[in-house]
Amino acid sequence: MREGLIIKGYGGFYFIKSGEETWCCRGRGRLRREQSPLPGDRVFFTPLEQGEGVIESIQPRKNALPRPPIANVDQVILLVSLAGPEPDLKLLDRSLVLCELKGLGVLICFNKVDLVDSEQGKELDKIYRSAGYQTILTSALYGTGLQNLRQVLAGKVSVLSGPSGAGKSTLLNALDPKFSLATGEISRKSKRGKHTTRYVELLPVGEGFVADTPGFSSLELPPMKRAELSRCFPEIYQFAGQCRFYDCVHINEPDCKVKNALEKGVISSSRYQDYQQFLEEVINKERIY
Ligand SMILES: Nc1nc2c(ncn2[C@@H]2O[C@H](COP(=O)(O)OP(=O)(O)OP(=O)(O)O)[C@@H](O)[C@H]2O)c(=O)[nH]1
Ligand SMILES: [Mg+2]
Ligand SMILES: [Zn+2]
Repeated sequence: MREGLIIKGYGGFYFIKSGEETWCCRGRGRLRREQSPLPGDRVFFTPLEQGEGVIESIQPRKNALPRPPIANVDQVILLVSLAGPEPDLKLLDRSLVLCELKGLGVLICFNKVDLVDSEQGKELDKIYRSAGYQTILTSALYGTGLQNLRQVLAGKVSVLSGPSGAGKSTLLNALDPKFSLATGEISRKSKRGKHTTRYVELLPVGEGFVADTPGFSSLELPPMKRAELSRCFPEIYQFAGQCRFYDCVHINEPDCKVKNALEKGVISSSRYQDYQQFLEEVINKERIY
């Protein structure tokens, strides 16, 4: 038996990367009934002939995303364009909350630096760095920041996510033109087409893998408790337990360390405003278990 990583699956076939080789495998019947294999799964398989084989077992998963369906995701890279389309910080903050809730590593990539003056990019970058996030600045068009991107992808399974038009597919093509991912209008037209199915594929970059995903334009937060929300904002969570009231939600309470930090400019007002808005949404949906 050999060990490998599923990089793609369709029609009951799974493509498995094992060392330098790729094998096309089916799953054992028992396996198919119990747990269907996903890209990102580490598996044991029996090689047959001509690059074909049979998957015998799936190693335990550390996590699995439903959309896109990928197992063992190490990190999500949230791609936001600095212009064309304008950055939607509310959508970015929602995406960050969802990653934090799932316990996924997350990193922000600001793309299209060529379309803004460098101060604009730096300003946004600073907000998210001081919130505690790792960030990179790129231009898929001019190849800026690609080395940094390669570095963060190394040795990991990453998912590239973000609004439609941010430049996800263009950025991956810039890393390796062989990917030939559809970009721009072509990509959007094919999404509207009825008969196009999008398969998830882990693309090899150096010693790591990255999956392109279709863009989105809105996100809803799942039901959660109000205390959970503050855990999803690292710059707020760092003050946990330090306010006068143990159950402080950092809105109107006296002696609130978070409000204090906000007034001093330690916490960014745009991040805090989004926290405020999300808190309202959470309270509206809150269920006491
Ligand atoms: N100026 C500039 N344009 C870019 C850059 N990156 C991507 N674009 C353009 O932005 C448009 C959208 O790029 P895509 O790569 O299709 O965006 P996407 O995020 O994959 O979009 P979806 O697949 O719809 O989610 C294309 O016309 C690209 O040429 C960049 O760094 N600078
Ligand atoms: Mg795309
Ligand atoms: Zn507080």
